[in-house]
Amino acid sequence: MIYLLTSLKRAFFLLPYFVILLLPALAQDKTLKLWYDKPATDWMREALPIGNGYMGVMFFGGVGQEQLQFSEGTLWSGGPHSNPKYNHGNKPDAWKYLTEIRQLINESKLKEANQLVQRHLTGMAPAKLEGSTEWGDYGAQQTMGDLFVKLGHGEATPQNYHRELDLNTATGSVSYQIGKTRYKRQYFGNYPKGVMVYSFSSNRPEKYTITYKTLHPKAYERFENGIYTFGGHINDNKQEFETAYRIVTDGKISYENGVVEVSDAKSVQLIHTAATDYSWEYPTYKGTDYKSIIAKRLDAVKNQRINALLKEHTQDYTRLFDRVKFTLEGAQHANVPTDVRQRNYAHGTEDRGLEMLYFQYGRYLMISASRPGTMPMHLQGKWNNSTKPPWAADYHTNINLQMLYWPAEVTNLSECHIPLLEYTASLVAPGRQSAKDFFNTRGWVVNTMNNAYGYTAPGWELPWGFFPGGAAWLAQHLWEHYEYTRDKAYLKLKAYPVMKEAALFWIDYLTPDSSGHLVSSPSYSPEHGGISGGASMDHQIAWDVLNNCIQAANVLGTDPEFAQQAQQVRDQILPPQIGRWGQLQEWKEDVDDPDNKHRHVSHLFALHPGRQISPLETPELAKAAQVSLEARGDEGTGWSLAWKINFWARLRNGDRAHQLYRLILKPAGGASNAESFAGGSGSYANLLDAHPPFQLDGNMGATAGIAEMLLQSQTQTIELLPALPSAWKTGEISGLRARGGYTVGMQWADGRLLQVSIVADSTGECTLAYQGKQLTIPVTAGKMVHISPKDF
Ligand code: FUC
Repeated sequence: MIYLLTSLKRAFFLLPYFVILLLPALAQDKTLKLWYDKPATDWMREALPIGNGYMGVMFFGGVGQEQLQFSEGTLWSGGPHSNPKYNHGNKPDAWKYLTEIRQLINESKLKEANQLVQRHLTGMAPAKLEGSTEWGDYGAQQTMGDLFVKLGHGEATPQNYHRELDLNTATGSVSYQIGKTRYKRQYFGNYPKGVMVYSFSSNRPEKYTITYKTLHPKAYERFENGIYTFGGHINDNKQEFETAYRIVTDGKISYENGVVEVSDAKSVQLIHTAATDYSWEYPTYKGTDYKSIIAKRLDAVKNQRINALLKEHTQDYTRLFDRVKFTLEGAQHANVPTDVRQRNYAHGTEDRGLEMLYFQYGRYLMISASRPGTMPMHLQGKWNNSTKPPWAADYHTNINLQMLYWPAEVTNLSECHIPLLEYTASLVAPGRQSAKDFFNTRGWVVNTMNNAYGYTAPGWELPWGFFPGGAAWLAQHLWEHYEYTRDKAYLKLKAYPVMKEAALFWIDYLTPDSSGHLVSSPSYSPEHGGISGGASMDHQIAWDVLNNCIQAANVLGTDPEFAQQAQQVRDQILPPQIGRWGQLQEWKEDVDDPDNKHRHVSHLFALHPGRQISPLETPELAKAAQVSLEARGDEGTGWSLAWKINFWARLRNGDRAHQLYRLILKPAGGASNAESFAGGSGSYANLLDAHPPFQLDGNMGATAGIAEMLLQSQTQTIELLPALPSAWKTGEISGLRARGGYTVGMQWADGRLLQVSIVADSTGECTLAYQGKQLTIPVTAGKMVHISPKDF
């Protein structure tokens, strides 16, 4: 046997075709599971996330009592109904100070310029009103509360306790034994039906006591025809919501004072849902008939068996999840509890399995939290357990929101991108007003922070608040959706109008400097440094949106005059500058500090997610970007580490990207749920990423980074294994998407590509690149083509 293995191993490296035959044995890892041998006690670090797109639920798996904390994406405090004077943060006529501010900047009177921006070009601070939380009329995404399910056996010490989240099926489960009684729980979210399902069973009858607790005021509560219903509202804006569950059991049900009791039950199933009267309509943001949504959803599951709901869910989920299979050869420790596994990995134990798990976890989280018709993911995805969440659990558009969606297209979850694309379109109307009021320009803006009520003004403080580039950065996602799908109707009807208006803002806002270049003045590099006569990120974002618009107009055969103007403006923008220590300048002024370790690395936008800088096309700028990146160092918040994975991948340094990935996976420190950067980023035991505190952007940025290491397509060619780390010697991935409408699979061994398979969405030609060589091949829609490196 040993002899056979050794000779197989030898053959493995000698005979590429033999290897191809072998590799299918590395089929999808059925051990794609997070699992633990004890219940969670800490929400942020240990509870496990499940969801159905609309709702996010965290389960703890407590023995005597299960806690199911949940939130629904539209539940928001603040907005126009909390304050009749709410005005999306706008200050009419603020733009009148622009000329003076620009003048002061030109005279290098930066302090005075900054003071004027602070006074006039910042948005309205949240108005604190009666009943409002610390976020006032800006509002915050809200937890809806918790369902507690108490079991009759109480807090006994169980045997064989097991708690897990299976990414292959998107189901959570808990099992244990007390004496001779075996207990099982299974949880999942069903997106087609809009419900969550929690199922409890045991081989002997048990008693269950179910209560719902929330901090939001109650309007009514009842139990009728097997359905528990709670109607409530948010204190400050009177936003109404309802949450309800249908209970299916073989036991006896009684109800009193909000408490549902089930006795003598071997099986209890709760089919749970929630909705609010929020509507994604500017300027009212109200009017959804949430009661009928709830009634319809619970009616639709009336005669359904749980197994049918599970089957429907699994089909719906695996249709998306199974598109990408990723396998790395090497150590796998799936038989070790995930928290222990994570600690061992941090102490140097190799664990390719954990690395694959984290990548697929990002995809799992996206499918669970972002589906057509739902709100986009916020800072914590859809998982927020607070009425006063960090940073309002809002939509931050100076990195976080965009990063949340980086994996969408490349990891073959294009449908999950839709909530962000729709949300972006919804910001155009309020964003036009902000563009008028603050800048007297055409087009639309959104700045650093946005809520569910179109707060598109700059934030209320400097330097973090001022960032009109948020809009054009979001518009990049609409273009990318087209790039990956090549859906011209979508480009024409939905994407292009939004992109064009985002570009119009920059055409009007950019202003000539003394050298004749166009610059962004005043500007601030996100949350870093002071006022500038040109923050590089603004220039790169403006370049990006104009460049994309030129291409879009060309594809659509429309708007030639606008395209020409866009081109003139794009080419006049101050290009990326290399500064006195070889760095890529963060500002027009050469003032970068080589010792600065700030978490934002905004001036490298052109390298990623932009495409103005690349090692192949602009090697000197790429080198300068690398100098800046080295100087910033590897430390940072969760999302900062994740961004650096993507940067290093674009710089074709797989080992450095992998080093950053290891940092993302390390057990996180930091205080619970505090807005503190201290104590270290990384990931918690539930593998949710730590800013700290928990922020989902790091998970998603890391997942995108892995894809970026294996496949890139931002330069019109499909680059294969551009940044393969040496630790990932042998492996395969299938189902990644490339711009142009291709689905790509690759197998490699000993660090070398063995085979590529490509399926094109449409007939034409496709150019591949591998280790500096290029190959153009004909492709037929829907037909798989196999290429080996010898063909290059
Ligand atoms: C940006 C970052 C912070 C944090 C916040 C939610 O403002 O600078 O680090 O991630 O978003």
